[in-house]
Amino acid sequence: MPGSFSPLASARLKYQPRMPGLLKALPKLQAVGLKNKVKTDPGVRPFFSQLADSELVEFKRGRQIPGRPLKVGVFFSGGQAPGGHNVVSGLFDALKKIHPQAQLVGFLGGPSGLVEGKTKAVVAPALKFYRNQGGFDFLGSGRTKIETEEQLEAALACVRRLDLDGLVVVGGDDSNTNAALMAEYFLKHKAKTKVVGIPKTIDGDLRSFWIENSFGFDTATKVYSELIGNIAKDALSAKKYYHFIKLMGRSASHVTLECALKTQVNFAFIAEEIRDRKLSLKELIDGLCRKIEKRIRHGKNYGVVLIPEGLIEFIPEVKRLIGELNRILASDSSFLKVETPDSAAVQMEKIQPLLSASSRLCFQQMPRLIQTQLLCDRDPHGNVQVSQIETEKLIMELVFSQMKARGLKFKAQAHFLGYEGRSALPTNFDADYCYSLGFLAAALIQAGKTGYMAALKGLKKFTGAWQPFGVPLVSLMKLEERKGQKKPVVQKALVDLKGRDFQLFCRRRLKWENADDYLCPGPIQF
Ligand code: FBP
Repeated sequence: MPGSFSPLASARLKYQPRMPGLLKALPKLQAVGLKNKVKTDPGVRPFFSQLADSELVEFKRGRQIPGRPLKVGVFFSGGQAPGGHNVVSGLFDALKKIHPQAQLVGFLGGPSGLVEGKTKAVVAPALKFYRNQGGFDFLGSGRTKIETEEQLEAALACVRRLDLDGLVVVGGDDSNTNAALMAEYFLKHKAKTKVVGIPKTIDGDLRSFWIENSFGFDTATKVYSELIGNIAKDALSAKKYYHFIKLMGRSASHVTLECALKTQVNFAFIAEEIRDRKLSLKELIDGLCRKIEKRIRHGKNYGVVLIPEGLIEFIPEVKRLIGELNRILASDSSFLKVETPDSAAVQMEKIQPLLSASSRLCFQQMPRLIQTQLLCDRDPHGNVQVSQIETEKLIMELVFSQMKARGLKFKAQAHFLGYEGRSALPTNFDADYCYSLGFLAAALIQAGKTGYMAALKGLKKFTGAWQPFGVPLVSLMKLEERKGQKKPVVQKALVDLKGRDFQLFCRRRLKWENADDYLCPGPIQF
C-alpha cells in the first residue's frame, strides 16, 4: 500500500471510470483493418520492413472468441502524467474479463525494467490502492532508450522468458518510437509478443488526426492554471511584482496556450509564433519591454508573463546554437559531463572554437548560468533538457536591465511550474480516458495487432460515444536528426497557429495585456 490517503484520495479510489460503449463489449469485439486510411512516410519505410504496410484498425461488435488467458507486460516510460495507474487498471480488468486466469506483469523503473528483467506481478489487492491516483509509483518510470541491438536483444529475451503475449508501453513520442522499434524487432525474430503504445504526456504534443490528445494534459493544465490564477491574484493584491512563470511542455507550447486561455494573464509567449515570426531574442525582449513599460506608465507595477519551457529552442539564433552544440556534444563523449559551473567553464573553452561565428556570439551573449545549462547532458534521446534551462530567469533579467536603463521601477519573481502538475490526482476525464486506453490495449493484443497505438476518437463527446482505433505507430513517424543522425521518430505536434485555440488567444490577448482580466480558476481538477 502506498502510504496514507487523504480524504479526497480515498474518495477517488472508489471512482468507477466511464468507458466507451463499444469497449464494454470486450471480449466480443472484432478488429477490422481499414485500407488506405494511413500511410508510412517513404523515408521511414526502409527502417520497418515488417510494419511499413500496417493498416488502421477499427473495432466492431462480434462473436465471442473462445477466451484464452493472455499474459501481458506493461511499463511506464518518461515523465509522469496523471492517469497512468488507470491505464494499468483498465488493462488488468480487461485481461481478466477476457479470461480470469490472465496475468499482467509490471516492469519496474521504466524500459530498463524490461531490459534488465525487473518485474512485479500486478495483482488485484495491490492495484486497488492505485486506482484513480496520480503518479507512476506503482511501477516507477525511467527514460532508458531501447534502440541498440544489445538492448533489443535483451528485451526480446525477456519477453520470451516470460512468455508474453503482449507488451504495453505507456509513453510519449520517444517511448512510442521505442515501442515501434521493438514491435519490428520482435516480428523479425518471430516472437509472439504484440507491442501496443499508449499516448502519454502532459506536454500534449503527441497528437495527430487519429490521436486527439495524450493523457495527463487535461489534469496538468488544470493544476497549473489553478496556481497561475493564484499568482495573478497575488500580483493584483500586492501590486509590486511582475511574475515570470515558465511552464513545462518541452518544445511545444500547448500547455502554455491552454493555461493562458484558462487564466487570461497579461502575456504569454507561444514559441511556435516566435519561430514563425523569426523573432530574435533582442526583438522578443524589446517587444515585451515596450508592453510592460506601457503598463508601468499606467501605474501597473505588476503583471504575469507565461513562458513555455521550449521557447529557448525556437528563437532562431539559439536554435542554431543548440543544433551546433548537439552535434559537437554527440561527436565526442568526453563533452558529456557538464554538471558544475567549473566543468562548464572547461567545456566552454573547448567548445567555443568549434562553433560558427554567429553561434559563438549568441553563446557569449548568454548569462553564464544559461551557458552552463545549455551544455548540460542531453536526455537519452539526444534532446536538450529544456526543463533544466532557466529561461524564466533569462527573460526576467533581460527585462530588468532594460527597465533599469529606462529608469523605471521594476521588481520581479521567477517561477517554474512543472513537477507540481505531473503526478496530480487525475481529473475524471483523464481517469476515464486512461482506463479506456488500458482496455483498448487489451483488445488490440487479443486481436493479435502489433506496432499500434491505442487511440480514442471523439473525446469532446460524452465518454460512451468515444470510438476506439488502433493506429500504426509507423504512420506517426518522420525522419529527424538525433545525436547527429537521421532516425525515424514519432513526430511531435506543435501548436497550430491557424488552429482555433491560438486564434482565440490572438483575438483576446491585446485586452489581457492592458486590463487585469485575470481568471482565478481555483481547484478545477474535479
Ligand atoms: P515526457 O515527454 O516523457 O512525457 O516528458 C514530460 C516532461 O514533463 C516535459 O514536460 C519535461 O521537459 C520533462 O518531462 C522533464 O523531464 P524530467 O522528468 O526527466 O526532469
